[in-house]
Amino acid sequence: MKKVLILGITGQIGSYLAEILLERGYEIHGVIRRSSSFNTGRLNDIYDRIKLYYGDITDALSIDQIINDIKPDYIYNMAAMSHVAVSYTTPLYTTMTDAVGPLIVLEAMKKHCPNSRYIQASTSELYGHVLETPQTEKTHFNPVSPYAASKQYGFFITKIYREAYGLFACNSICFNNESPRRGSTFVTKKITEGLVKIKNNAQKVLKLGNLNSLRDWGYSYEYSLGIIKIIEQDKPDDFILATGENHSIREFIEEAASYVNMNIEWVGEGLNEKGIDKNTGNIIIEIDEKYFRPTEVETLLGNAEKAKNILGWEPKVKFKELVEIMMTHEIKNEGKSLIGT
Ligand code: G4F
Repeated sequence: MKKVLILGITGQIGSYLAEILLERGYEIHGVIRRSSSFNTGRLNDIYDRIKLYYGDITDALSIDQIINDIKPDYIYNMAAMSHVAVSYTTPLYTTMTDAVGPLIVLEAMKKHCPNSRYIQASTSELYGHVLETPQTEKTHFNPVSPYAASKQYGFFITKIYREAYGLFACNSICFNNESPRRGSTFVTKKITEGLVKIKNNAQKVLKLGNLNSLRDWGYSYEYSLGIIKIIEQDKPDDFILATGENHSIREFIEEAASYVNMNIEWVGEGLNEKGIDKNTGNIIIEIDEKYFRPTEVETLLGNAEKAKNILGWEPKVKFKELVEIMMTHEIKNEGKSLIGT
């Protein structure tokens, strides 16, 4: 039985990977951080069938020990401080987790199991203030946040360990991917939960930041399938996973609102802009300065032709289907967060 080690197994993609790979007959091992509150909610359905170890990607001793003990065939590094806005207030922690973390894992792999395969969770945030549209694997990176700068190191150290030491090390450059398992502080989950709570009179207003940025949003479950295809191909390489469609936060709100019988009209400008539900006359969206970022990635749009041609990966879920999946889940669960952040 082939052994898989997932770092970041408690997260959105990590939990999908664990489920899919367990189903396919792999032995699943995962690293979790010690926390006084439960952080394994996304793993409830498979908890008894996987092996979990306390550790932290910033703690070289624990990672070295775990990799030496397991000697996994596959290492999925999905562990990260993944919230872009938070990276401005925790730049050193973000660097330790998102830049030094991958280095710690790659070093342990080189030492204990150099024939394993490694995949790094890279990101469309690397493109930052984009230098061309759509972005391909050849587009130059132009990061604008501490998060993206750290992820840039993670990307290149993976490529360098592949080229310098011949390790099977790849990058999945995932554009934004969402699902009912998304943490509540990311914009799509905040919107879907918030609208349903407002509909159920459990919340009055949803406060958001910049509504104009454009994101290429796909479905995390499909991206997890793409990540597995990347690590299981014959030779290590880097691939973009994206839908090739982008939409604004404003459009996401309008589309999601239609599932709870709301019809949004936008009035005012800048910090004074408000979203009013025309069916009730209630203000349901307000702008709050605290959700703006010091530097913003205004637009992202991915070209996943390489993944389509080489891996046969093509997402079926685009913007509208994604909103439907998330809103259907939220309505069923009355907007009560399954897992928190
Ligand atoms: O949902 P977001 O926080 O995702 P963001 O920053 O695009 O990053 C996500 O996708 C990346 C891939 O491109 C990953 F690497 C990263 O780990 C993460 O998964 O914000 C999306 C957009 C931004 O433009 C933000 O300014 O929504 C805007 N926004 C507006 N109001 C808000 C809010 N974002 C959040 N989180 N909360 C708001 O209230």
